[in-house]
Amino acid sequence: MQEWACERFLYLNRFLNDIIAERMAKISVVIPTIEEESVFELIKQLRHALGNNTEFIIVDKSSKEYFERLKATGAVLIRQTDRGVENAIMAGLRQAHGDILASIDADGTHDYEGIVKGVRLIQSGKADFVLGNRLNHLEAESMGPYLKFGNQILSSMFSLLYRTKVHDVLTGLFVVRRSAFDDIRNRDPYRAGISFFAIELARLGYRVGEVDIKYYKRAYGKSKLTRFKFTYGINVASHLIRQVRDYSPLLIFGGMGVIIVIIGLLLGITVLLSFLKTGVFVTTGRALVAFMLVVVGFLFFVSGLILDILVEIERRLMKMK
Ligand SMILES: Nc1nc2c(ncn2[C@@H]2O[C@H](COP(=O)(O)OP(=O)(O)O)[C@@H](O)[C@H]2O)c(=O)[nH]1
Ligand SMILES: [Mg+2]
Repeated sequence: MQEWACERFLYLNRFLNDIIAERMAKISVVIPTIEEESVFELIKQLRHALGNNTEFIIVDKSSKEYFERLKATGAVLIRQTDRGVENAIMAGLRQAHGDILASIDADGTHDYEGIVKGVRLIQSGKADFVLGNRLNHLEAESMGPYLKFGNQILSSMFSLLYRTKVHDVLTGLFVVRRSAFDDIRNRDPYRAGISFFAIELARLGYRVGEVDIKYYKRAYGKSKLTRFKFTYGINVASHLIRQVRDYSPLLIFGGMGVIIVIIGLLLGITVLLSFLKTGVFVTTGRALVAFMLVVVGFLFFVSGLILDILVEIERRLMKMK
């Protein structure tokens, strides 16, 4: 009887501890800024939504006057000396103490509730990294059709190459589990904004999730990220491909190999059909090209396979270290 009561007590104790741990999880929010008027209001809203156990870290690259004004927010302030929003966020995350880490643009365009939703998704154990998907709730004139289209292409590429399902890889809001971030904390960010974090975590096998958020029009000032969104997009695309090529060669080379072989075979079939129809063999050039395509495609596939085995061996050796 006593043993039974003791067991029950331990179970209850563990249950309560879990609830307390979940409630008490410390959250760190990193906010990159370049002269953003909206950040003051944003921090007030976030404090209210996330509670007292939240740490704010602003990584700023603005004028001295603006930096002085930031002191009133009570956030930890970091002055950025290098460039790029991904470097700013990385610097902030490296200083964070939370169990769950997040980042949000300072310009007031992203719905701060997304952080609350993202934290919940991570606590439910369904994801390690959560992106705020803006595309289902766009305020009028918040995102031009051209930007939206580019974003959709990049998000589809990301989903395909990294075997995930996300719709807004260029968002300015994410939440990440501390243990997942610790695995990439020493990486040097490349110019891909928040996609850098998405790529690095996805390729390590962390589960990427998304939550719907609202997206508002910018209330103050202009975009600080870059004036050349098109070249920025191309850059992100090139990183999406490059990182996969290094880590999953079978997907890239093997995939290309299969496509080339199929084209070669289709061409070969047309040669065969023409021979069967006319009874004479006149399409020598086409036959040669078809043959070459099949051989080249096959070589691509085999290269992908060999590279994949080498990468896997390297991964296992790294784990053994
Ligand atoms: N510290 C820092 N913040 C940046 C940098 N580039 C952009 N930001 C901030 O990152 C957020 C997103 O930039 P934004 O200009 O709104 O990009 P857009 O929404 O893509 O046009 C904003 O809070 C900017 O102030 C940078 O190089 N350093
Ligand atoms: Mg913005």
